[in-house]
Amino acid sequence: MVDLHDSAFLKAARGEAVPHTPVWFMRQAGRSLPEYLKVREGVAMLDACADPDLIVEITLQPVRRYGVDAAIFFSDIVLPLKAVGVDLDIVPGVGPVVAEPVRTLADVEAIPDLTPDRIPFITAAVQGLVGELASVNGGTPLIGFAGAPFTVASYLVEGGPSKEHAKTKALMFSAPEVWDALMRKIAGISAAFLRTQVAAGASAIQLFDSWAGALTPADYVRYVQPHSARVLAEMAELGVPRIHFGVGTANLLDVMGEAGADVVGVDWRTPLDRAIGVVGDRGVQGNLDPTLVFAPTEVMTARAAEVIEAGRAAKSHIFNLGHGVIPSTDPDQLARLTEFVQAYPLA
Ligand code: 1CP
Repeated sequence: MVDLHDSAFLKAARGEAVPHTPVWFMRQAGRSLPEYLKVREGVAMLDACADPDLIVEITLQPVRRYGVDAAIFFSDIVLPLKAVGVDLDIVPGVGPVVAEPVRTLADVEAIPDLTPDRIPFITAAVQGLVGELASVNGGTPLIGFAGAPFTVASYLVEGGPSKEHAKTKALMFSAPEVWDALMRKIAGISAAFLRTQVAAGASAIQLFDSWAGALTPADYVRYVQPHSARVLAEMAELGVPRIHFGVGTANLLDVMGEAGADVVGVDWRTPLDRAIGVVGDRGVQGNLDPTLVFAPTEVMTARAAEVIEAGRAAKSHIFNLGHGVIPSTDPDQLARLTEFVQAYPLA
């Protein structure tokens, strides 16, 4: 086994000096890759997420193609809900759709906890991946992930994707005891999902609170932070570095960091230097605007250089896009971007 401990990604994730700026891309596996579309032909998303061989192949595809510094486990934030029996589907072109949205304490109590016996395919896939990744590009670490309680709650309460998260916030404001029970339930499920991935060999984790930007800092601290903090504290006990990411979180970066993060993920709207000023003694991850891949290569790389230069002020910096890869992205642009970031001279 190759010792991944000294990989650029894990060094940066722990806040240590790096041989080069590590880079990976949120949603690096997926619809922008022709090889992904090929293996997904006729296979529903949630079926793909339950098939260890497909999970291994899809997770490896962008690592082989780009030589990125980390792999991200191919799954979805709603997979653990499916695994405990919540009636949901991932509808093409829409996203997760929940048949019976959660509104009452009885609804929350009807959701079982997640135990490892419900996700043997996750353990098998992670073990398979870790074995394969040991010899890819001299050893590539695997990032495990889960959805944070607020973001997962939004799908459960709204019944599907939402812009305003109005029903979710209405429940939060009007029925605090139901909200608390729901957040505890999801925190337990997310922590169990992450624990399974780490136990099987994932060497870092990312907690996605993609929709936390819908909250004021005060509401985040009151209704959300304690629950995300519990998940992240459990991961600290396992000794893996933790990345905590959300979208539209310029006003939340300090409190998301305080929830527990070795590295705070920064979306593309927030200037990285401003983010670094508020996250305290933590690393940052991000944050090139994902649409810059549609610009000429020199424009994209010039903007990537600005991100890297800004990142120098941080405790550590992991290069990424400021949100997921857009499906119409040309993979060759991401290959050029990866090469550019890895070759960029350190200060
Ligand atoms: O058939 C398909 O290809 C469906 C598209 C797709 C994919 C490729 C979905 C549906 N999920 C995924 C995989 C996925 N989802 C990964 C692993 C791939 C990788 O990163 O390389 C990860 C990390 C996620 C996490 C995820 N799912 C998040 C958090 C990240 C983010 O983008 O903010 C969220 C919010 C989801 C929900 C979800 N699942 C799928 C979609 C289209 C959505 C978003 C729907 C919405 O806008 O609310």
